[in-house]
Amino acid sequence: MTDNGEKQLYGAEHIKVLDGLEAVRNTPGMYIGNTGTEGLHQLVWEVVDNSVDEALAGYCRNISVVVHLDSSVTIEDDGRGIPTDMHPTEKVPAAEVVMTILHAGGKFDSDTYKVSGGLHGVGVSVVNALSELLKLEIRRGGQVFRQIYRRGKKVTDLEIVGTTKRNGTKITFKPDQEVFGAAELNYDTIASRLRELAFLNKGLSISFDDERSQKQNVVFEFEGGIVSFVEHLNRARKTMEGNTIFISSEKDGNWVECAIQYNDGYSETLLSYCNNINTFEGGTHVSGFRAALTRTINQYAN
Ligand code: 0RA
Repeated sequence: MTDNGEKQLYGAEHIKVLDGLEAVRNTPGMYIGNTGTEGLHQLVWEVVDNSVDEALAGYCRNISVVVHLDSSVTIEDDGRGIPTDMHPTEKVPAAEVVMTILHAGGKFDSDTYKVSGGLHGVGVSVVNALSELLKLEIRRGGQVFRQIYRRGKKVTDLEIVGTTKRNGTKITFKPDQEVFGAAELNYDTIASRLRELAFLNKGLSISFDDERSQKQNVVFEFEGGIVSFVEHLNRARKTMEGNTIFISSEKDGNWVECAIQYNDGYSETLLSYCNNINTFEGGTHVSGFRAALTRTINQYAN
């Protein structure tokens, strides 16, 4: 392609980038559902989901979430860190592409897809667009990188600000009051979801600190994974203690886990998840499980 052709192509791409985040600010509900309390929490889930994806891929063990006095939120992980090298076509660091282009998570190859809950997520660029301030800090390849954004637009370039022996990503964002008005982040909503994510991802440690409240810094970490989850759900019931059934299997790179504990009640509680997303409408994984459990118990009884 000619120099001229290349320039035109880059120009067009660039305009699309601006359009994307402008569209998010014009109709936020299209991207996060609404601009009330749920939409506000969606911002937290988007960033946490990215960190959990790093854990699913096997690169991250610790995630920390802090809600600050000014209602800004910091989410830090010890994953690989968002890539900082130049993006071949966008001509800016890959991290800037992730922060400014809709759906650019670098996760759309089929290999990563297997362990990504990202299908539901709209990407961290949406969080950026809807934040009056966002500070990105990346530790990668021995260096510390930093970049500041305001309402999705970069205030500084991605700068090297130091050296480090660790890897990871730290994102601090302040939800835009112009978008969310008086909506507030709720301690229990965040704590419940983080606890759930820790149950679903055995060994992953998620700490939570709400500086607005007197509540102690809590750490969710369960060596028992979904076995601990089932026992937690049964905590107020009579159970056959120590008799939680656990089954796990892998086929073609797909992992399944199942935990069952009987209690003295007559009703059942069945929770199903796919890639950390609660599949509350069920699906073939749930109907397959039910059919197999019924068949197995019938066979045993016969
Ligand atoms: C794109 C590609 C890779 C990692 C990430 C994004 C990433 C994003 C976030 C957001 C919060 N924490 C994160 N950690 C990682 C893959 C990197 C590689 O191949 O080295």
